[in-house]
This record gives sequence, structure tokens and C-alpha cells, in this order.
Amino acid sequence: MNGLVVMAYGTPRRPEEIEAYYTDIRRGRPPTPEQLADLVRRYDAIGGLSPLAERTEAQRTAIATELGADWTVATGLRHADPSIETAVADVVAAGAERITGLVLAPHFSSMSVAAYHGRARVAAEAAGVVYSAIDSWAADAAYVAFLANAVRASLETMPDGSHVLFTAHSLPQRVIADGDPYPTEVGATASSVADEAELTDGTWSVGWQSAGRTPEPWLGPDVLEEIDRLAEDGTPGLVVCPCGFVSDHLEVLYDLDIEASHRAADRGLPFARTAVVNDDATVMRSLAGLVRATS
Ligand code: FEC
Repeated sequence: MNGLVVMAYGTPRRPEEIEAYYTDIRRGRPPTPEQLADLVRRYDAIGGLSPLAERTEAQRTAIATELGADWTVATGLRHADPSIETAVADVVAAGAERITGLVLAPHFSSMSVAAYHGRARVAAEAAGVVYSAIDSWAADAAYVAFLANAVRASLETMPDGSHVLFTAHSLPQRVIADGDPYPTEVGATASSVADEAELTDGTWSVGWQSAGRTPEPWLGPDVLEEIDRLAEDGTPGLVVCPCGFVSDHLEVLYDLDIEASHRAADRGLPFARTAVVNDDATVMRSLAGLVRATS
């Protein structure tokens, strides 16, 4: 029996869990009352909680269905339950003789994908099971095609000459300074999507979003700065394609659909956000193929 652990960020399942979740993201440092209130306010603005838990489960189900009966597949979450360690224990208990790890984030970074795999590998090896990591699927053809279609569909609703900004989660600049491949991987996805959507040079770029609320410098330009710059330049419209995210969740539904879209409206810049993958059947089939090829 093959085992697959599908890993994702995780989200609070009840409002009472928000503080513990935020503390975990902050590596055990509890948020101040003001920081907690601000996060609760952002969840309230998208309906109280994030749809990420359901989206992750739908993705796991679709990939498991594609893989078939020879596979046991469990979800492991970085900042919520079931944890990555629980998922590894579950597939081992179900008879997995080897485990493949897939993170539902396309671009490798020492701060994200490597951290998920590190935890899964330790748990698998402690159980005496070989672990194989899928480090990146930034160049997955089905993912690139999905995004290119989404970009084309959004551009059709926007004024001619609109700019396309590909975004991913920002990281602290010190991580990038240490040689992390993350910005190169995000740039490669953006460039492949731009080619496939036949965007001309100068009409698209890469920006960063959702930087942490910490004093250290984060990778930029930030999407909000880009909105200001494009509005000042008289750009006719902006399509944001969050190519670093694969689910509807807080960073898409709040940071882009509310915060960024309001900023664009204030600056008089027409704004659209492209659809994200969620459990798109073609992309889930492609990820299942990658899992089979890696096992
Ligand atoms: O919908 C939801 O409930 C959860 C949405 C969510 C996703 C997500 C993905 C990534 N993050 C990454 C890095 C960081 C770093 C910090 C950080 C902080 C937060 C906070 C919330 C949050 N992140 Fe997140 N992230 C999501 C949610 N993230 C909430 C805390 C409040 C805030 O700053 O907004 C800073 C930690 C620190 O303070 O030390 C760094 C990266 C990803 C994309 C890859 C992945 O999914 O793993 C990288 C989804």
C-alpha cells in the first residue's frame, strides 16, 4: 500500500480557535490583544471563518479518487488539526509501506514547503517508513494552463490594456538573501502563464502580498504599492492572479478581494482577481500523476 500525505496551511475551524492558531503561526508567541482583534476582524469580513478547511478536504478527496484503491491518503495541516504528524501516523496505521508528501503550495521555499516536508519526514522515519517529498510543482502544465485560462477570462471583463500582476505570499527578505529559490519559482510560473496567455512584455509583472505584521523587511513590491504605482501611471485596469495560492482563503478573500480591491477603487483603478484552482479536476489529476511518478 502506498501512502500520501496531502499537506496544507490549515485554518481555525471555530472562532474560539483563532488565538491558538495565530500563536502557532507565530511559533508559540501569543498575539497581543490588538493583533488578535485585527485577525478576528479579517475573518469576520469574509464571513467569520475561512473556507480553506473545506477546500483542502475537497482537494484531498479529488487526488485520492484519482489515485485509486492502492493508496491511503490523509490530510496533514501545518497550523491546525489534523497535524502533519497525525496524518503520517494515519497512513502508516492504514498499511502504508512508503509515503509521498505533497504540499498544496506550488513554489518551494525553505520557510514553507521545506518546513512541511521536514515534519513529515521526521514522523515517517520514526515510524520506519521511507518518505519521498514533492518539492515543487511550479511548472506543472495543468496548473499553468488553468491560470492562463483564468487570466484570459478576467482580461475579457476588463478595459483594454489592463495590467496583470502575479502574486504570491511575501517572505522576509533575509530568507531570500540566503538564496531561497522561492522568488525564482514564482517568477517562472508567472512567465509560463504570461506566455500561454499571450501577454506582451511590459503588460505583466510579479508582486507580493500578505506580508507579515513584523518590523523586518519583507519581499516586495507589495500588491498595494503596485496598485498605487499603476494608478499613478494611468494604467486602464489591474488583474491580480494569485499564482502562489491554490485555495479560496483569507489571503485571497480578504487581502485581495477586500483590501486590495478597495485600494484600487480609491485610486480609480478597475480591479479583478482571477479564479484559484480549488479542486479543479484537471489540476487534481495532474497532481495525482506527479504523486504516482514520485512514489
Ligand atoms: O484562510 C486561512 O485561514 C489561512 C490563510 C493563510 C494561508 C497562508 C499561507 C502562507 N503563509 C506564509 C507565510 C507566512 C509568514 C507569516 C504568516 C502569517 C500569517 C497569519 C495568518 C496567515 N499567515 Fe501565512 N497564510 C495564511 C494566514 N504567513 C492569519 C498571521 C497574521 C498575519 O500576519 O496576517 C508571519 C509569521 C510570523 O509572524 O512570524 C512568514 C506562506 C504561505 C504560502 C505557502 C503555504 O500555504 O504554506 C509562505 C493560506
